[in-house]
Amino acid sequence: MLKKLGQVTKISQDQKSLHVPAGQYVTQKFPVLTFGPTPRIALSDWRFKVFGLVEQDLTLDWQQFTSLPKTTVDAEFHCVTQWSRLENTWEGVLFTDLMKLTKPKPEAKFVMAHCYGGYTTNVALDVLLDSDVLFAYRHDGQDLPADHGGPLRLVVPKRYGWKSAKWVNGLEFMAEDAPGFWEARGYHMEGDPWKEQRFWEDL
Ligand SMILES: Nc1nc2c(c(=O)[nH]1)N[C@H]1C(S)=C(S)[C@@H](COP(=O)(O)O)O[C@H]1N2
Ligand SMILES: [Mo]
Repeated sequence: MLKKLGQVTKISQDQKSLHVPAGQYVTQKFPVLTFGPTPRIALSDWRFKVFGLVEQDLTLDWQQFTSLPKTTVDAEFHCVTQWSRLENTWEGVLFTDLMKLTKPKPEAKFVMAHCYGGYTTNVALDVLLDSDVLFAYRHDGQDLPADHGGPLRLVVPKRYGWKSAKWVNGLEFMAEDAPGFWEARGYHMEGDPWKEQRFWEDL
């Protein structure tokens, strides 16, 4: 059953399996979770780079990026600090559409997302190739607010929120996995909420 706990709705055990991964609470709010200050980037200065193990390096400016095909994705958002926001409508560019501009080299298996402000997070290439992974510049019908990653963030609905890099400005294709900001501090390399991959088990 649903239990109201202030603003937070708790899904009890019998309902969890339907929509909410184990150990998560449902909230209608959209908390801001950022390590450090919110970077402010003028759109005229904004650049997005694709580099590393790709056939062709890319640098896109805002106009070029937002000229790419636009897709809307409805997706759940699960933060490792235990809140889940179930209904989110993201608008932006699918990872698979960006990948039409260049190709990963055959040895590329992992991607490091880089961000304005210095945050990084690693994601396996096959995870990014899922049809619901996008670079979002709008959320629930509004331009993405700066605190939520505007002008552009990565959204990886099937991973905990820390993989959804805010202020993303680059993708580095790699042969080997390497830890990003939180992964180097004990967060799980894969971070699948449906497997409760929160932290490394020995920590
Ligand atoms: N650049 C950057 N991206 C980030 C973070 C961050 O600190 N810096 N926090 C991550 C974490 S832990 C979560 S849960 C989500 C939160 O997104 P929100 O602030 O839009 O709710 O952003 C992720 N992306
Ligand atoms: Mo998070």
